[in-house]
Amino acid sequence: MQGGLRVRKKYPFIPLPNYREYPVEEMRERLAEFYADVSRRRTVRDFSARDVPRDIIETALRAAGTAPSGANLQPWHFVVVSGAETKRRIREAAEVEEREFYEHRASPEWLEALEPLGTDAEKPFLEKAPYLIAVFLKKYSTMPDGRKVKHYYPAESTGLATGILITALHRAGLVCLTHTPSPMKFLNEILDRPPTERPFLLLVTGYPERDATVPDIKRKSLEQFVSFVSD
Ligand code: IYR
Repeated sequence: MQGGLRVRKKYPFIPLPNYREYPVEEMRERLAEFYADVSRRRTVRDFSARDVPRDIIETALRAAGTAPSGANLQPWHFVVVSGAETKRRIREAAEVEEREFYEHRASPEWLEALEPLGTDAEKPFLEKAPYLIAVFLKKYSTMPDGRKVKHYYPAESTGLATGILITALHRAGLVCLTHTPSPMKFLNEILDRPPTERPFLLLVTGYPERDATVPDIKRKSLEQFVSFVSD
């Protein structure tokens, strides 16, 4: 029997829901519009303290939760931090690691690579921005009976979900910063997450400061990062 005709009793398939095909010209227009919008996205470090309605963040997170994942195990957890005291504790712990990084741990080459970005150990945005979204990668999930279920490709999966989250926040007109204080084990303690979860990154999000500036850096052109094999 052909694969497609096999009767799948245990795990039945359903017809592909809500698929839409567009005429090629419309495809071009839609993509051109998407590209124009997404190419305006910049990583921002100057945040306004202005609040953002929580439902905006929730919808962006729902979008992130649609990401493909290894065996559909959805190996991620997002902690949305808006409380001043928790943000203060995160800033304090991150700055301890960052001072160590800038003063001792980073190689001269690494510091040189960071120079155009103008970063340093001071992280005021961790208190000022309305939301810090701590992204955790789940190595395992634990069933109610205590059994551990291994996750597959958790880093790739969590990266994909985070990419969708960043794009969704941009679409909403918010800015964000993918912050990776290293090591960031302190996030497990402060946010009370189990050792089976590894901090993946801290996504700082909100509105930009009115006079926000960004480094004058360029993106590679298509030819520089894509090759085609057409035979
Ligand atoms: N975590 C440090 C250093 C840093 C590292 C990379 I790679 C960057 O792209 C930017 C910064 C910091 O946040 O300052």
